[in-house]
Formats: sequence, structure tokens, C-alpha cells
Amino acid sequence: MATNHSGLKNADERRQLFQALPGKNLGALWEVYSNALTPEPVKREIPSVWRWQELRPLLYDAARLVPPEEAERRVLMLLNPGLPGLNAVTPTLYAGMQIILPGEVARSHRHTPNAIRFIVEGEGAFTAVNGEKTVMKPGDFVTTPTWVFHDHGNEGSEAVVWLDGLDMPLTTALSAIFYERHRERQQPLDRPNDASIARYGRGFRPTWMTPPVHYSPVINYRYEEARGTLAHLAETEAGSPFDGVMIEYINPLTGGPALPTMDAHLQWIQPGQQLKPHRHTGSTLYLGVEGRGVIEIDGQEFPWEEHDVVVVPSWCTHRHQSIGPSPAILFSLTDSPVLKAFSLYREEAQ
Ligand code: 1HN
Repeated sequence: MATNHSGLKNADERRQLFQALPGKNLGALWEVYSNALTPEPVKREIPSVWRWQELRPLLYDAARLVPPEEAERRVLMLLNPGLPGLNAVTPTLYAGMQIILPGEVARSHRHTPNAIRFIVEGEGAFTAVNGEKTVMKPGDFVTTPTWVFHDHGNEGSEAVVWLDGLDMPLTTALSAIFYERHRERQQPLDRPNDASIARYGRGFRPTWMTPPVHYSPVINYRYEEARGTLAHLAETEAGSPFDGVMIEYINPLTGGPALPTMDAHLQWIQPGQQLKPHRHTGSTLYLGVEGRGVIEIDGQEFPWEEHDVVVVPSWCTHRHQSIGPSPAILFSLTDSPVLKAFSLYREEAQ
């Protein structure tokens, strides 16, 4: 048999092989193997901060200049500079600041991405979910799970602003986006206001009702209660060495996260306290709620004040510290339920 393993002939054939691949939608794995399988996560998203002082005037300009008829939701998106072209703050999470003026309505619709709100400022706006209305106050945590109709309105006398968090980049990556408008601008309300809090938010379960369990039946977790719980714990407990005194917003039917893809927490860092550094998989969005602090991310300091947003990418070492005489209170949202569901969650003290 003729052998042609050697020399030029082989090199020519290799070149021909490489040239033939792209036109056939083929690629050589051995060329990219070590770029694809790295010893640790290689992040495209960048640790980032959005300062409320800078964002707020732009949001109020948007409220003045863009009428609600033009914008289904009047939102300034928080875009991670490391993810150009994506409406994303991390590879899985979307975040934005939404403003609604007195008298305005944000029309009713539903979509497959799960969403949360955390109220930043103003009173008198409401969210309606599944026929139930909840009037929101600063610090309230509101859930609008996958595929439930939701709309907002402002029946008060001041602008209301909240942080929106959605798992939209994940849903998009999975090609599972569906969206539909309600036939009415506002959905009909067929349950008492705050019915879900009265029915499921107090440690009881109506025995004959069978709500879905893959997301929390509670649509509003009040700040007063979350903060009161933290303050109570902080009197006697040191909490976690990495997160301080931290509580999870849970689905009362399962004890798990409020939404299947996103877990939300509120944490209290004592005045003058510096916590220990750690890292874990899953990306996290922090919102300053009270006081001031610093998040050190991979050696870089990100000071935060009230309503600033800071993003900590997956597997970045981070360390919390409070600044000043008051406790530092942070809200956070993470995609960790997804990582945990697929055995991809890892955590390390540093
Ligand atoms: C949405 O439905 C809301 O309901 C807010 O307030 C932000 C961002 C992307 C897609 C849908 C809302 C959103 C959104």
C-alpha cells in the first residue's frame, strides 16, 4: 500500500481539510478545546456599579420625555459592558430601573421570563398579578412569576421607581421566550388586595387550595417585615461569616427560593463590620437599601450607597464591608437556583 504520511503531501491535505470545514458548518474541536474547557469559569461580564446619583436624573428625564403610550414599560436597562449586544446585566439576569408617574398605567401582559421588583422610591403605585392588586412601598419585594398576567399603575401623587430583575437572558438562551398582551389594558381584579399575603404569607395554608408550587404564591414581601426580621436577628446573631445576617425570600409552600430561577435575599452588615471573602458560581445583583458599604470584587473596591446597583459575576471573590455609623442593608438577586438544580453550584471560602 502506498504511504503518504510524510512531508508536504500531508501538510497540503491538512490545509485542504481546514479550508473545507467552515463551508460545511464544521469545526475542529482540537483547535478550540482549551479555550472551551478552562480550568475555571472565564467571565465575559465585568464587575460593575450603577450609581443612583447618576441614574436618577436620567430616569426622571425619561419620565418627562417619553409618554407611557410609547413605552410598554419605561425602564432604563442596566447593561453590562462586558456583554455587548445583550440586554443583560449578567449572562443570565436582566436588570432595569422602572419609573411610573401619577395616573400612568403600564399595560397588562405576560411573558415566560420570571420577574421581580424591589421598590426604590415613592409610594402609591401598585402591581396587579393574577387578579390580585398590591400597593407597593419602598423596600417591598414583588414577584411576577413566569406566564402570569401583570400590570402596574400609579394611583398616588408622586413618581414611583423600582428595580426590575428578570431571568430573560437565560430564557432567551434557552429559546423559550413567549409574550402575550392581555386583551384589556388592566386585568380584571377578582381577588381581594394582598390576598396572597393573607393566604400564604403568614405561616398558614388554606387546605382546599392547590396553587402551583414551582413559584411562590406570595406576590409582595413587605419591607417592614423583612427589615424587622433582620433587625431582630441582628440583635443576637452574627450570621454568616461571608454575608452577615441574611434572610432569603422563600416560597412558603416549599421553603425554596421565591422563583424557580432566581433567589432573593436581604442582608444586614453591622456598623464597622468587614465580612470574610468568598466566591461561588452564579451571578449576583446587589441593590443598596440602607446605609453605605463597599463590595471588594477580585481586589477592586466598589463603594455603594442607597439605591446603587453592583454586579458580582460568577466565581469572583467578593467581600462585604459596611461604612459609617449605621448598618448596611443590601438586597440581592441571584441565579443560584439554576446552578443548584443542575449540580453546578460551587462555593469556596477565600
Ligand atoms: C416587564 O414586563 C416589566 O412588567 C419590566 O414591569 C421590565 C423587561 C423586559 C421584559 C419585560 C414589567 C421588563 C419586562
